[in-house]
Amino acid sequence: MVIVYIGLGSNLFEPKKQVTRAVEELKNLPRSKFVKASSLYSSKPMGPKDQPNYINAIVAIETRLMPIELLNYTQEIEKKRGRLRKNEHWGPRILDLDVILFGNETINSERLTVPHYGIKDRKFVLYPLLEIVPDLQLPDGTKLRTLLKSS
Ligand code: PH2
Ligand code: MG
Ligand code: MG
Repeated sequence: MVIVYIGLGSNLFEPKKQVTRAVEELKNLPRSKFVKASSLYSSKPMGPKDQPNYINAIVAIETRLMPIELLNYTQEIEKKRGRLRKNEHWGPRILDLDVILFGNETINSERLTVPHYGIKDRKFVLYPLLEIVPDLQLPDGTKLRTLLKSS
């Protein structure tokens, strides 16, 4: 089993409900065991400011899925919630599920970049991670606490 961290975010159509419901769905991933979920965090949008505030959280799961299988499941959950993929770089979204970390793996494929490229400067990822894994180290050895101190 590999421990993975999934970032959840929403800023449309009752964001708290969207994130809470997605946490429940992540409990039912095949070949996986739910470990824990952080609290819900509210933050101002990073990127374009003319969009609602976000609700974010992090979920920890142990899984035997391959990274790309996990990505497929998370994208299915996004789709079920009505997420449309279009030109929405940093735009508002009903539900965003990002594979933040996949064990100690570094992945650079067409569909998947792990660790998530933005993790180091996104407080809405770092704080919920700190809540559930205070001693976390990234695959490159950087300590989560160090990132938060320097930001
Ligand atoms: N996600 C984005 C763009 N901006 N801002 C916050 N606060 N939280 C997010 O999850 C977020 C964002 C695109 O994925
Ligand atoms: Mg995202
Ligand atoms: Mg995403």
